[in-house]
Amino acid sequence: MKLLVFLFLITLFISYTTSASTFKHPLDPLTPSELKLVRSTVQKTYKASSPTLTFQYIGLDEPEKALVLSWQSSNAKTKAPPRRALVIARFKNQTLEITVNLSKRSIVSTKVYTGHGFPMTTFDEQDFVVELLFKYTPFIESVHKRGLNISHVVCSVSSVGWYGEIKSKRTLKLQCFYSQGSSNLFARPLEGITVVADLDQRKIVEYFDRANIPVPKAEGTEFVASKQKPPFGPTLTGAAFVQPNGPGFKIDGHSISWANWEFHVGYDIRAGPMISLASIYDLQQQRYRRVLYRGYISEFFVPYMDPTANWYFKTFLDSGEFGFGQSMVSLDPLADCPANAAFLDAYFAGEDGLPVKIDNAICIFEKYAGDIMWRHTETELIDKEIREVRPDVSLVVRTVSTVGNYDYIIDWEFKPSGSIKMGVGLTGILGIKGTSYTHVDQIKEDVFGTLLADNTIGVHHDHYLTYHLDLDIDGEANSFMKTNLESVRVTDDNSPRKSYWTVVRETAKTEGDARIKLGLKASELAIVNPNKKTKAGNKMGYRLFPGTVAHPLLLSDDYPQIRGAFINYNVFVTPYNKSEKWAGGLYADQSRGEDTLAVWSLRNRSIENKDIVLWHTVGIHHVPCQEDYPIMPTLSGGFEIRPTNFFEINPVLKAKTPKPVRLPKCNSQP
Ligand SMILES: *[C@@H]1O[C@H](CO)[C@@H](O)[C@H](O)[C@H]1NC(C)=O
Ligand SMILES: *[C@@H]1O[C@H](CO)[C@@H](O)[C@H](O)[C@H]1NC(C)=O
Ligand SMILES: *[C@@H]1O[C@H](CO)[C@@H](O)[C@H](O)[C@H]1NC(C)=O
Ligand SMILES: *[C@@H]1O[C@H](CO)[C@@H](O)[C@H](O)[C@H]1NC(C)=O
Ligand SMILES: *[C@@H]1O[C@H](CO)[C@@H](O)[C@H](O)[C@H]1NC(C)=O
Ligand SMILES: [Cu+2]
Repeated sequence: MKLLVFLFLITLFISYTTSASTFKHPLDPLTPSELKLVRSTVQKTYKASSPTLTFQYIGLDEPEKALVLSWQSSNAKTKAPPRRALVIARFKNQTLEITVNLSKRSIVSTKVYTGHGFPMTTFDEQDFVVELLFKYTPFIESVHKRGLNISHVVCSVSSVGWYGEIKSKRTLKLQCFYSQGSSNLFARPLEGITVVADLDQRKIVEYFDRANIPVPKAEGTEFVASKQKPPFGPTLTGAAFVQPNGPGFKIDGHSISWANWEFHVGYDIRAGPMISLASIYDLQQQRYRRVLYRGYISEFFVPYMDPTANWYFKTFLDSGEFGFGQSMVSLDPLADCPANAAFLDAYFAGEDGLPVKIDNAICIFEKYAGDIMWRHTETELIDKEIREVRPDVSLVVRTVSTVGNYDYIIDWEFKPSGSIKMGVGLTGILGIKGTSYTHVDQIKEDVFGTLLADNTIGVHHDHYLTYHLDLDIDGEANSFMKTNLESVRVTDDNSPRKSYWTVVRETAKTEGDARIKLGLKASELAIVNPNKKTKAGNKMGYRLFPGTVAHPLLLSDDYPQIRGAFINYNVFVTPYNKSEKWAGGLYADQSRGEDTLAVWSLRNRSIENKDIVLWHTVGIHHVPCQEDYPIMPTLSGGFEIRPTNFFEINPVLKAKTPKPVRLPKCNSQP
């Protein structure tokens, strides 16, 4: 048996120990006991009678930034700022915003929200409407009409969007699939059925069965290994990553320190993982310098491109409608993350306010992928060759959110060089539509997708993930700088050259200067601290290295694009404002685009030398192909933020190469 062993131990570049603090971190997610306390505090006022109050969202009402920063600069020796929770509840058909003081166990304020849009739907509501459907006679008849066995029908919910309705009701649509003979139910839709369930009336309010389109066959859809039939392959060789001396990182509660980095990993039912207070140690300055105050995925827009009756409404805002944190799933310790990973659990509140645990929700691991941090072979010397190489090691914080059919792998990767890479992996099952077609040659009209197998269309769609990045480059007062690369014609006859390019720097004064469509011109975008310069006089900053970007193709007056206008630009910069947190609006379900990043940005506020937030959207247009079926190999995207004149010199110049790890009794060693 071949066992490939990576023979390296990750040694710390800088030995660093946290002052073991007994205080909670002010940005720690709400604990199970805090969630219970919120619940009992709210229920004291809204007595558990009929109708009951439902908890749509419970999260940390984060302390003012100034309080968190002063807590941190006091070296965490003072008591952490008092904790509050924000509750969004439904009570008597109204949406309530309730703030709870956790130490006093009292309600600080209650506000009835009367604007457009609704809070996230809970898993309990989703289950409830699915149960309703199974008791609904016309639906049972539809199943029988298709010759199917109802005990193998599985249904899931879809948000309904907003299409110009004057009055919106809190509703969900349902779609059903067939699970007999294959685990891959999303590949086998019962096409043609429209169901609308009203969450306030708690009943099915619309039902229509349009067409008897065949349900795709089970054959060829299975993805569970034990149910597969030969032939198998390709054969892959096993590998192990071993750290006999333990990992190189330290976890203290939710605070992580590793190599030259320290940061905090939080969790929110809506956002999923939240990275805070990321600072990097500067060897020259002999201190930690803050890079990122807070980073998380603010919204996730997934519009499908089929305008027909059964599909037009599928224009999801996955974060605000379903909760990217609520959708997080337990990670498989040896497959989702390498063997050297450590895990954190996460807790959110269910509809009844009781904590729900996600085991192994977040994994943290050192990634040694055989990459090179930097190298040079000096071949010009006369008598000898010099070869210097530093292998690359990074620290990854990983979560997976499974929103219905799709699985999203979210990585925050910290590099000793100062880079932070945000990785997005798309996998899982495509959004599949049933059809009567079995070959492309039969198709005469637009079917809004790719025919992948008999009766199976993978529908065209987009994925847009909008990141909120509150960068604090060595302090809060920052500016957004564009370094434009411009062609210059040489007019001086002394040069044989006719042209070159040079840089023209431009500091954005207001929000209008910072709405950017990427790819249209050569420009480097950076957040800089205009008050901090290197010895050579350059402004210290961090540069955005975009990866996968896409521009919207829906027309701007189309309803989903009005709601999703926050992706009209790939980059926005706004002044920091605690309540501008969710790019698609606090109430994203059936929102009307009134409370989006695109609207906030129109205020054209000043962003120069201010505490500012960078918003960046990773976008992918997805034309499904046969390889995406029956389950999709991970499609990776993302971007990087990277120091640019932040350090005086290469910060990993003196990084030590990790010492080789010798394994006891290992025969395969060279
Ligand atoms: C909670 O109440 C206590 C006691 O009245 C008060 O001292 C504290 O400031 C309050 N905290 C918050 C976050 O409102
Ligand atoms: C909520 O609204 C629905 C109609 O949309 C009504 O049937 C129900 O009685 C209302 N519930 C309460 C508690 O007002
Ligand atoms: C439907 O499926 C269930 C569960 O597999 C089975 O017990 C039942 O006999 C089936 N009914 C029919 C009519 O085939
Ligand atoms: C934003 O404000 C600046 C400065 O007041 C002005 O020059 C610019 O035209 C404004 N931009 C927009 C889009 O309103
Ligand atoms: C913060 O944002 C909210 C929502 O956009 C807005 O109502 C409020 O005026 C903003 N505050 C400041 C100081 O700009
Ligand atoms: Cu896709």
